[in-house]
Amino acid sequence: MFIGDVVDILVDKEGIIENVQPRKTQLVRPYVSNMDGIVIVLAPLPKPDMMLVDKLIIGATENGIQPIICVNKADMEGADRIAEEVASDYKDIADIMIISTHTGQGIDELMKKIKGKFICLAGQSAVGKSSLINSIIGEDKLKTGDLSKKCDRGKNTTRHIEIITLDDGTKIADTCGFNKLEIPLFDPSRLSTYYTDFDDYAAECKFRGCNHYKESDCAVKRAVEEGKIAKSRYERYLQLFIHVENRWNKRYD
Ligand SMILES: Nc1nc2c(ncn2[C@@H]2O[C@H](COP(=O)(O)OP(=O)(O)OP(=O)(O)O)[C@@H](O)[C@H]2O)c(=O)[nH]1
Ligand SMILES: [Mg+2]
Ligand SMILES: [Zn+2]
Repeated sequence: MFIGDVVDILVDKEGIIENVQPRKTQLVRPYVSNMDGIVIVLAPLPKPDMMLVDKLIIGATENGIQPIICVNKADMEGADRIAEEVASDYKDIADIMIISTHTGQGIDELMKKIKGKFICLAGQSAVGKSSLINSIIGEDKLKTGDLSKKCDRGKNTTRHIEIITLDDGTKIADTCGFNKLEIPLFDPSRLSTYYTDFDDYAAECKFRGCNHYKESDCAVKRAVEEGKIAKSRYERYLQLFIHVENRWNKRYD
C-alpha cells in the first residue's frame, strides 16, 4: 500500500480493504501514489543538494508530472544566489518559485498553482516542508525542527507521511526529508530519457541512443559548451550516468 491509494472497502465491523484501485502516479521515494504534482523544496540552509533535486525530477518525469521547485527561506542571506543557481539548472523543466514560510512571501502564488490538486512535498530534511504546510493552514499543526548545530543538516523531524486536505479540496502530503536518495536500478541508456531539458538537442546527436558521454558529435555536449544547458546540471548527469552504469553492470553479482 502507498500513501494516497484509493481503495474500495467492504464495510463490515473491521473495514477491511478489498481492492486497491489502479495507481495514476506512484513515487517510490517518497512513498506516495496518485499525486498530480511534486513540489521540491530547498533552501540556502541546509546546503542544497542539487543531485537530490535531479533524482526527484527523474521520479516526477517517470510519472509524467512537471515538478515545481520552491526555494524556501527567501528571508535568509544567500537565497538570491541559490535561486539563480536553480533557475540556471532547471528553468526549462520546472516551475520555480521563491518563498518564505516565515514572511509569507510567494505562498499565495504557490497556492494558485496547486489549487485543487494532490501534491507531494519532497526535499532534504529541514528545508521547511512541514513549516510550509503550517504556513498554508495558518496553524502550527505539524512538528518542525531546527538544524543540527554541528553539521548544518536536518534532524529528520517528520517521521511519517501525512496528507493535509484544505477546504478547497487541495491535498498536500508532507513527507520525511532525506539526506540521501537512491534511484531504482535501470539500464543506463535510459537515464537521458529522464532529462527532458536535453531533448531538443539530443535529436541532433550523431548517434541514435547517444548517452551524451563518450560519443563524438554530441549535440548535448555542444549545448553545454554554448551555455544552453547548465554545466553543473550536465556534470551531475555524467556522475549519475557512471553510477547507474556501475550498478547495472554489477546487477547479477
Ligand atoms: N529563516 C527561515 N527559516 C525557515 C523558513 N521555513 C522554515 N524554516 C525553519 O527551518 C527549520 C526546518 O523546518 P521544518 O519545517 O521542520 O523542515 P522539514 O523540511 O519539514 O524537515 P524534516 O521534517 O526533517 O524533513 C525550522 O527551524 C523552521 O523554522 C523560512 O521561510 N525562513
Ligand atoms: Mg517535516
Ligand atoms: Zn549526445
